[in-house]
Amino acid sequence: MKKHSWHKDIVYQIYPKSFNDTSGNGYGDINGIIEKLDYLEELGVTCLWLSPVFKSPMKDNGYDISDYRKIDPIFGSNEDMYNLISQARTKGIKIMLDLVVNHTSDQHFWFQEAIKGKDNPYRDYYIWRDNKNDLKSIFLGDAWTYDEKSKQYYFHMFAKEQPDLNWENPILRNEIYDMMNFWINHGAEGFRMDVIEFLGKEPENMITSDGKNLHEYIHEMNQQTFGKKDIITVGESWSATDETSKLYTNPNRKELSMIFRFDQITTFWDDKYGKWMTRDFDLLEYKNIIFSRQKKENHKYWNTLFLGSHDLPRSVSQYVDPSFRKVGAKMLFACNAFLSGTPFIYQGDEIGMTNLHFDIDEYKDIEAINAHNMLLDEGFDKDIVEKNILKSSRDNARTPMQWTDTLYAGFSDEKPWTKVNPNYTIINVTKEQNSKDSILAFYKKVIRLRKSEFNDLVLYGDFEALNREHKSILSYQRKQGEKVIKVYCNFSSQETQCSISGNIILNNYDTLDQNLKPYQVVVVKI
Ligand code: TEU
Repeated sequence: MKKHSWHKDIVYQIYPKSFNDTSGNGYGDINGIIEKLDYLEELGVTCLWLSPVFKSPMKDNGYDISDYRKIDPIFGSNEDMYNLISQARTKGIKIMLDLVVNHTSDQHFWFQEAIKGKDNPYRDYYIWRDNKNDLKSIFLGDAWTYDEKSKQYYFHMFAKEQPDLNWENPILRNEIYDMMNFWINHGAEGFRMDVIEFLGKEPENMITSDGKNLHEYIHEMNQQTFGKKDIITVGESWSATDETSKLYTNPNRKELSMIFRFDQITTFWDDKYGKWMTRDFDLLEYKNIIFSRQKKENHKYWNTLFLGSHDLPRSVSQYVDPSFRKVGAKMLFACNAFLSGTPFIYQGDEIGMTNLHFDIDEYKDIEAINAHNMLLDEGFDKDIVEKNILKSSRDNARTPMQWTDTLYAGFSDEKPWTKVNPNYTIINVTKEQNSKDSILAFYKKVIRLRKSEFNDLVLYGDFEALNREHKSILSYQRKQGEKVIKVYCNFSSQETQCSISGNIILNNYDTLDQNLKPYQVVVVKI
């Protein structure tokens, strides 16, 4: 396969609102990211994906953009952004922007114009119909909102304040490409593309994901913007299957570098209630999905390797018994880090941040609030509803980054916009930095190993599943020429028999016996 420089990247996702507040407004900001560049460089990451920092009324925490070319004042200014891009670059760190172009905010100039009437030149930037159909919004309720004035409905996959753009309109598409080029010219070296699967939607046919023109638009975008440069792009697709993901990532098609797929997560969701009613994690199912992406014939379709994001609960809370938080967080990261693909680290996972308890009035996320009401309306018991929302709410991952054990976890001097996890007194960066045996120290070690003499093997070597039928051990081998490494992960809180030979190059315990200890990970070279 053709090698690209971005194959070597290790991406760190920053949720800017909750990363580091230097202005004292209770929201994280761009200068706060600049302040932590040394920390990020030391961690070893080479690319920062920033969740949206553009002008926004924040109905969906910045995923409702009202001006794509302006930084929202809560985060700072455009100058701050240009400064971040250039300072990061001096450290060999790229900036990946979040491209939210399925929809805008209803406060965007285009929508403000479009809603003036049917003859407005911007009307066709959005999707208007005389009649609605049964399509539902992901944030629940109808996907259509009635506009009294023009007596038409407009379409929105998310909140009614997030009207969907009409990608069938070539003028709109060119506006988007211009905007992307504006940021490329300002030094952006990557794009994470929000809900890219929806761009080709055909609402009349009840089709939202993977519509007929989807790949034509993505190819066009590639050609008009990042295609000629070595820019790293990752599309978000909740619908992607083995087959459809190859369309996005086949290098000959000139679309995207890679996509985020979620089947390893959604397979545990309920058919009707989705993530609000999950079933127990099953390692065999998980392995099947993760391993199939590593098959040799799939090698040219580049992969993403991730455990958490701003849309998912904290990974350590999701997969690990809380009494084993520390070893568990280490094992989870190492488990992904030696697979082929690009590792993504969600802020705070490198110190083992966890889910927390929210009272109902403490939720900030529109999705959790709507789901709570929906489940109660459907007649579910209040306690069950609260328990399920707590488990899956996106608020879990959006709490302020825990830097120190001082007030507000060192995130801000003022009361933060959302709840701080009370465990900041024991889980924080300072404490992790002061311990040789910390999760943070282990992350650094893993990243160093991935970048070491094993880099080519990890990126391009052959993959083979080991102990495939084992219910609690995930293990695999990577091989390139004479070089071989084997990775063994115990996903359970029980000691588990496993025979391992070779020279140990990584271990999250001090020793290795006949049995793998709870959540033990061991990497050996042969
Ligand atoms: O997420 C897409 C999306 O569909 C999520 O809302 C996801 O399906 C949900 O969490 C599962 O229940 C992207 C962004 O990552 C998310 O933060 C935005 O809210 C959303 O798009 C709208 O822009």
